Amino acid sequence: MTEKWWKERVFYQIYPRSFQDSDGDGIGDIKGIISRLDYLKWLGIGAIWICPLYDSPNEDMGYDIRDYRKIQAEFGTMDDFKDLVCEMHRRDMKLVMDLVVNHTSNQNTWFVESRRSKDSPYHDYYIWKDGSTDTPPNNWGSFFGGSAWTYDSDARQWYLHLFSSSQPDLNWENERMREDLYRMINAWLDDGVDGFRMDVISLIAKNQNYPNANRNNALCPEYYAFQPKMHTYLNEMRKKCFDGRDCMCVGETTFVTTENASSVVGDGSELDMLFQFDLMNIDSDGEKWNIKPLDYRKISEIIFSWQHAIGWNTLFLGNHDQPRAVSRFGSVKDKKLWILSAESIAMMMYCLKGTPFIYQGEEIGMTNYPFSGSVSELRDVESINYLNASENKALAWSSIRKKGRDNARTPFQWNPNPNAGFTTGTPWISVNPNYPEVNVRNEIQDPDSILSFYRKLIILRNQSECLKYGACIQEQGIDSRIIAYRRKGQKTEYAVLCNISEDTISDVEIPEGRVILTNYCHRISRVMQPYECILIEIQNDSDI
Ligand code: TEU
Repeated sequence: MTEKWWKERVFYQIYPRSFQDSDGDGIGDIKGIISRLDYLKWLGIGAIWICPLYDSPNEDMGYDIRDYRKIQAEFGTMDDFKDLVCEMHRRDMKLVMDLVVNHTSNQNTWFVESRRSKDSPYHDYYIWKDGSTDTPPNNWGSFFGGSAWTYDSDARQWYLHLFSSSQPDLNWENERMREDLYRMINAWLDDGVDGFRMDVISLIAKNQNYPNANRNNALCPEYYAFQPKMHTYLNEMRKKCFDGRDCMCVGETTFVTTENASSVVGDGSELDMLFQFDLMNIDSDGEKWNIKPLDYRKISEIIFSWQHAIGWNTLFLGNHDQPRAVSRFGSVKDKKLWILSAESIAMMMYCLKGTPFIYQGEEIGMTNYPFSGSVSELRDVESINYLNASENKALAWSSIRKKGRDNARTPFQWNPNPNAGFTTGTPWISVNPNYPEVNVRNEIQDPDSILSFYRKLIILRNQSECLKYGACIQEQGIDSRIIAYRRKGQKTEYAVLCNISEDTISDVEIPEGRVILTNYCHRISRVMQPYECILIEIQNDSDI
């Protein structure tokens, strides 16, 4: 297995708006991130993916970029950014930026120019279609509800936006547009950026016939996901931006499957890694807001199908688009189950083969927010559009409480002081009321806290060649509520067993060996206690 820095390090995802505010405006910023780098170093983090820092009107919280080469004023300045790069590299931490090149903000000068005139050199930077003012060019739906087309009265044409109408899709057929993007990417790499997380990069090429979907306002990945030209563009980007640099690109490959994944990762000609969402969609019944109960068998099936599908995975339990991991996959019924379940799902995920991506707050067991049911509590365009379009508001709120993106975007909880130490001002979004108990300061002092467990797990992984590069083999014939596998290195072998249920499971074959990490202080022979997890060293020739 080829050794790479992005295989050796544990990543941490920062949602900058909610991580640490340094100037009291209630919004996280770059200086705030710098002030917390030592915490992340202490945690054992070797690389950080920061969600968009670019100038944006924030219709989609930064995923609508107005100026690719300007830092969002609320986050700071380009000098602050350069300080961040310097402070991270001084601590041997790699910086991965979010790259949003499927679409821009409708306030981006490219779009302002594009809509001004069909004769503008920027007109074809976007996807425009003629048509009568009341009939969109086709029936495609937006990810955020409604049609994927908006009629622009200035241009007197329709433009495509797979997301909100303030996020017009870029036309990747246009070579001049692509060259402008590559210039921008290279400028950030020259500024010291170590890589990119590429937003919905699997959607950049569209079927040029723009055929109708099989029903109105539906998503139709068959016409814009993993299209043949996507590979052409990714390969071109690789050659024009990444070749010759020691950098990493991980794609948010929406609609990726175990069948098509190896077409974009593996040989280094397109992406280095990808995010797949099978586990994130496990409780979606057809679409995100139709929620079905967790099926443990499905979790095991998904995890190991991906371990077999591609040689190197990303490992994550959540991100800025997903509900809080412990609320979704664990239990928040009481403090004991909250701690045990957060630890068990963490060991389940982060002892697998691949690069771990820990989302801010996951390491202290942050939970979903208790929305009371007022739209004023929401900030996310996806949830607001869904609520406004729902006739049954009670049902809509039930789904938003479980899966709304704002659950993951409430301020990081640093300490029990006002606003959890996130800001001295009024936070842009409410702080979870459980911050007096759930915060870094409480947990850093407690050897039995979720934070202490995460740190042990991360440090174990940082030190172990076996946990990084060893083969991952699923244990067969074990209860589906237990995720069990082996990690086999050249000199070392580990067994991992994680009960991801609150059931006590008896008659379990538990391998003999030295317990390296567990979340129970006493073991019961042949029993896995509720949310019990164990990392056992079966064999070791000087690995840890
Ligand atoms: O998300 C892509 C995406 O598919 C999302 O719609 C996601 O699946 C959904 O929100 C889950 O509920 C990326 C970014 O991560 C997201 O924050 C942006 O809103 C979106 O692209 C548009 O840029």
